[in-house]
Amino acid sequence: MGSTETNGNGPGAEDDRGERGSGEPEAVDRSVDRSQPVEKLHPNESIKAGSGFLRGNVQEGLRDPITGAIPGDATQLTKFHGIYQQDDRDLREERRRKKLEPAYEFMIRVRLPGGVCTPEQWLTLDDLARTRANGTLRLTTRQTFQFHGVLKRNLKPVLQGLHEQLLDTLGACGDVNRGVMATPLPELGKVHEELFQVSKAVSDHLIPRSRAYHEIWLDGEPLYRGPRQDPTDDSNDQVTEEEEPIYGTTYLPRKFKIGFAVPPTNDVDVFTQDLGFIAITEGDRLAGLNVVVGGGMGRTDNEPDTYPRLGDVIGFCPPDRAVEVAEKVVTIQRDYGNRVERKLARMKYTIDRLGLEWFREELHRRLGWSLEEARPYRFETSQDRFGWSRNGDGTLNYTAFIENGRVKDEAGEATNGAEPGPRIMTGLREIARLDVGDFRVTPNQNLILARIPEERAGDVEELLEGYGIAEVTERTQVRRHSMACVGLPTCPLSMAESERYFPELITKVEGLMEEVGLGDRPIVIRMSGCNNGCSRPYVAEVGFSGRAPGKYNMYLGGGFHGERLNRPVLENVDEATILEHLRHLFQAYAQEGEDGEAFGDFAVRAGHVAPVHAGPQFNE
Ligand code: SRM
Ligand code: SF4
Repeated sequence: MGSTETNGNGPGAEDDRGERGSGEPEAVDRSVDRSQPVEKLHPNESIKAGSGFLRGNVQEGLRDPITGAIPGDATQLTKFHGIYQQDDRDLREERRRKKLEPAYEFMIRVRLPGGVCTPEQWLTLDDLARTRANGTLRLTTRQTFQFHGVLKRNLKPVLQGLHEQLLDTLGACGDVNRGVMATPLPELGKVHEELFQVSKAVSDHLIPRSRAYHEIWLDGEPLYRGPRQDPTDDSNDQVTEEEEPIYGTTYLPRKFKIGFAVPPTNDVDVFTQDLGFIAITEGDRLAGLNVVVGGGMGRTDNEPDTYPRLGDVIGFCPPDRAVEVAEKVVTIQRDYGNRVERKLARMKYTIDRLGLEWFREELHRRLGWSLEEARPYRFETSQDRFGWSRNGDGTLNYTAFIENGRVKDEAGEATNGAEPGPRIMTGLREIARLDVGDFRVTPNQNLILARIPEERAGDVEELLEGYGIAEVTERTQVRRHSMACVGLPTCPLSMAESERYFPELITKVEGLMEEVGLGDRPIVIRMSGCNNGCSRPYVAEVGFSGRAPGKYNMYLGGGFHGERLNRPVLENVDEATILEHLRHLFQAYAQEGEDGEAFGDFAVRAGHVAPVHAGPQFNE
């Protein structure tokens, strides 16, 4: 079925699904909205449709010895397999001058629902990072791992190495449901276990069913030989037709994100997810989930029809119906999302275009039952609690601060009598070798060493101290609450430095806070290297997005626990201007801030910025 077929179920189209309840997902491809003219569909729609369920020319591209790249459209398809083609931007200019092709390399993103892995899996990730990638591991804002700097010849070995540890990268990127996030807090005990199982079930249910991943990366038996020429002829048993019962041949119009939060901790920034679930607990049980739809951060500078948006709470469902709710929400977006203009294709725009009430009714119709009224909940923080904590069963956890998620050893050994820097990568490897508990990536790019038996905590502590991890974890609150996206040199979309520069800016911010007497107050500051907002900067109390080398937009007034968007206050400015503005704000906060008042709330109350109540207001 090609993109030229408009068998969708868009506005005004007939619908036959009203009666269907929670049964099997619909097997019919309804992935193109009839109201969207075929000739105007975004080119990615035909790439997906013509790819034979995500195969395309990926195999051929991998075998091409002439280039370090995977040529052509195949790079759009590798994304669905968790692989992004990049080039080292630090080397771009020099290689261009030498008339060499760019220094092609790949980023690989692991699919890790809820961010939990075993010590054995950690050791494999660590080994692959050192032998097949750039020697570092990157913890992401969606609780998983990325490898950077992987050469084409190393792609298969990395994916095969992950497979041996029951890890994969399928659907970590691309126009499908991405890695499902869930509050990783071990001290939640049974609630975490239940929540983790629900989030994993949702993740499993929404994984693409295509066998392309197995064929291409794991040398699996090829299944798909293209569509039958004659649908009545089944004599050729080489032909195995595949189905994507949820996604259809053209998958989703755009990426889709799901997160589960457990109040009072909104670490997953549940209101920034396309689909969020807020756990409602009764004692140590998960009683159900409030359903939140329509969050998203991505926007484009100078295009006011694009904006960040916080999701709306539309009801409550029992835990065992979350999979069904997720599937139906995804199918609404599949059928009604914009497939012409990718900048307007996220579900937040679908909801604003068609209306929240319409969306809720359509969801109820597809479910065949209605969500209950949303239950009360209260968030207090979006941050991690660092250091040691104890679980109900007596085991212990240690939350380590990993600055901007980069797991690495500081360069080299001590020379000239200088102190060696922290050796976080080696330290975590040694801790994994103790083989106790599990590792949990937090939504704030940090790491929890979870469920450590009390009698082994001393061994872990010794390694945390010895490799400098404990010292790093004791840094100021403003640093520990900060987050930067990857940015340069790997991200092709980056306009300015992010991860490599942000620690330096934070040092200056710490200086300012000290100077005006704010001391060690917690302020949430986040930086992204461009407007896409991968560090979720538009819900930070202070946010930055890169505009050009050394130039950033600054945003102010987000809620401390992700409950309010911020708003642009400075555009395209340099560090000196940023620091001057912050000094003025910090002085006012130090003098006029009320007891316990968060900085973002103060900035709004004191009139330094007007609050944003709905996404489109962000640009006003
Ligand atoms: Fe992101 C694209 C990195 C979380 C919004 N993001 C990218 C790419 C793949 C660039 C590209 O398209 O070529 C970046 C790769 C950089 C690199 O070298 O690694 C990239 N995004 C990241 C990570 C690694 C940032 C980090 O520092 O941790 C995060 C990986 C998450 C994961 O494990 O799946 C990451 N990205 C996010 C988030 C935060 C979240 O999901 O909670 C957002 C904002 C939320 C949202 O989606 O609305 C986000 N990334 C984007 C967008 C804008 C999407 C939009 O709606 O406009 C892009 C660009 C795009 O999709 O066209 C993007
Ligand atoms: Fe790249 Fe922009 Fe995302 Fe940062 S925010 S990782 S620069 S796409």
